[in-house]
Amino acid sequence: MKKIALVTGATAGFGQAIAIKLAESGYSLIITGRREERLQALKQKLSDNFNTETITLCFDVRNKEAVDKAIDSLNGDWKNIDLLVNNAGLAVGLGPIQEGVIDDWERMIDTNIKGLLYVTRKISPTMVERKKGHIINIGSTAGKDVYLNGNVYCGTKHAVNAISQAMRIDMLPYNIKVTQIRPGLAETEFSIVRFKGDKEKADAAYKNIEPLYANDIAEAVMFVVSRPVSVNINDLEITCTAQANSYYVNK
Ligand code: NDP
Ligand code: 8X3
Repeated sequence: MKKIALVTGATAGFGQAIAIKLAESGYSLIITGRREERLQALKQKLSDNFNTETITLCFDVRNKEAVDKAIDSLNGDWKNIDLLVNNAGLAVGLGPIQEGVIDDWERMIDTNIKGLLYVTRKISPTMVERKKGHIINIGSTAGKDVYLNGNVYCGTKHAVNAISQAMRIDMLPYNIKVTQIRPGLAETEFSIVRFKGDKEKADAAYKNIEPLYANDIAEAVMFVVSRPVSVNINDLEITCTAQANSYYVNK
């Protein structure tokens, strides 16, 4: 059996690019997200281009029962996930704390923190049993810096940073690698989601710079997963050349 990777949020952006690169390098794939038609289209593409065996699991990472049911539906060797990429996530809104929209905060906290935890809680026990596995969490530059009006999004990514470090300690006796990848400004559907479909505002985030693209992060994932068994990349921050950190961007 080929190595098996489960990628959350594979219907767009980083997750989709990561799934394609992993398939190209010979992994069997479990791809997840809420948009079934996109999952089916990606499955077809992976099959056509790389002859990849792919399972699609359509669920919302915020729904613990749905996460459990989806992972429980995996049979036989598909239960033995070698690589989990916790990528599903989002920012919603950008504004000062005193004007914050509680529903936006909850969506970010429930997706970026609780969703990552639900998926990890369901998959990590089998890795522990097998004393084998690799978990990659997609954090952010906003997981160590904060920026104006980014309050709750930055808070969720700080949580991913802390959880990633703690997970690495917990997984240490079981030979399981934990890596955090922390991208900066990257042109995906991220800003369209953040600004609730306002394309003008979304485009402005990348105006006058050459941002990162999804493929840049997929290539970083391939580097991380292709290290020798004895080597782990713990934490990898990647920005476009025009960005120094969360706050300084040369526009
Ligand atoms: P996209 O919006 O392009 O992709 C986000 C993916 O997450 C989609 O596949 C979406 O699938 C999935 N997703 C979102 N919410 C849920 C949910 N509740 N349940 C299941 N899946 C969900 O954004 P990116 O690719 O840019 O973002 C991926 C990750 O990278 C996120 O964690 C983000 O915070 C992080 N990041 C992004 C950066 C950027 O500048 N783009 C920089 C640093 C980090 P669907 O809608 O089908 O459910
Ligand atoms: C996404 C990058 O700078 O928009 O994590 O927060 S940023």
